[in-house]
Amino acid sequence: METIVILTGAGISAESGLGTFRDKDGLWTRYDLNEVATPDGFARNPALVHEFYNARRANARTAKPNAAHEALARLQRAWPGKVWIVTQNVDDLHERAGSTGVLHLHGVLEGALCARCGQRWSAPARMHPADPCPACGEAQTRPDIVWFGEYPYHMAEIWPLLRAADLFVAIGSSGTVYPAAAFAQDAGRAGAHCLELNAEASATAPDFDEIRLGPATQIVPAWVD
Ligand code: BV8
Repeated sequence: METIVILTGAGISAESGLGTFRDKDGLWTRYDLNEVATPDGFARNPALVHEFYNARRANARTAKPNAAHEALARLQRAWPGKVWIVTQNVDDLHERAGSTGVLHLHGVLEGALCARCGQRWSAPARMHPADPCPACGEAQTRPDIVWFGEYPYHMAEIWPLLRAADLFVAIGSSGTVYPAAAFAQDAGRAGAHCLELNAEASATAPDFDEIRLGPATQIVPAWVD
């Protein structure tokens, strides 16, 4: 059986009630990403950034995985060790649907990070700038999230997976944020068949051999099953 690499974006969690970023009334239409998703924004106003992520963490904790997350977990069980999920999402809906080995390129809402010593721990429901680091005691706690201008996580694992993939599938990703937006090109150049599953064609649609449009909860199970 071939190796499948699946990239997921906010669109796979949209029908679980978690907002996307660039759709109508998406997060970036209500917040200035420079204020809440960059290191400079955090340095300027850490309380605002914590509030932004505290609200999203609370949302994510009440959300439920949907039929698309569950279908991917079924696919992984059917082909053990052959199906990799790389997600731009910071929620844990893939894990709660039963997926394993999920690579969170942009970090996780459930993670806290000390900006001073690098210590990581599980985030409390609500984080605050004055929270002391459990390791060094400094009050430089931040969400364990990859902001614009920061280096995404797991790249050393992802590049080889893209080169080895027989099939690359992008689900609910607008193809607007790099390096994830270039993954279809990377995989396609190495010989993978590239499939896009989305509510509408993404900015990187030309990089795909095949595009199926519709809501993730319909087109992902239809593809998997
Ligand atoms: C970096 C934080 C150096 C977490 C986010 C070229 C090469 C490399 C970098 C760059 C480059 N050009 C510019 C850059 C810099 C920058 C960048 O890409 N800027 C953009 C704006 C041009 N990139 C970076 O800074 C990255 N770091 O580059 O390091 C480097 C260089 C080379 C190689 C390696 C490293 C860091 C980027 C990470 C930023 N952090 N978020 C958080 O708060 O969540 S990004 C932000 O956008 C979100 O995290 C999200 O993950 C990401 C992408 O959004 P999508 O998931 O696609 O969501 P979106 O709303 O955009 O789209 C929704 C999609 O779903 C749509 O397609 C819609 O049709 C679909 N949909 C909606 N409903 C449904 C649906 N589909 C199906 N069913 C539905 N029901």
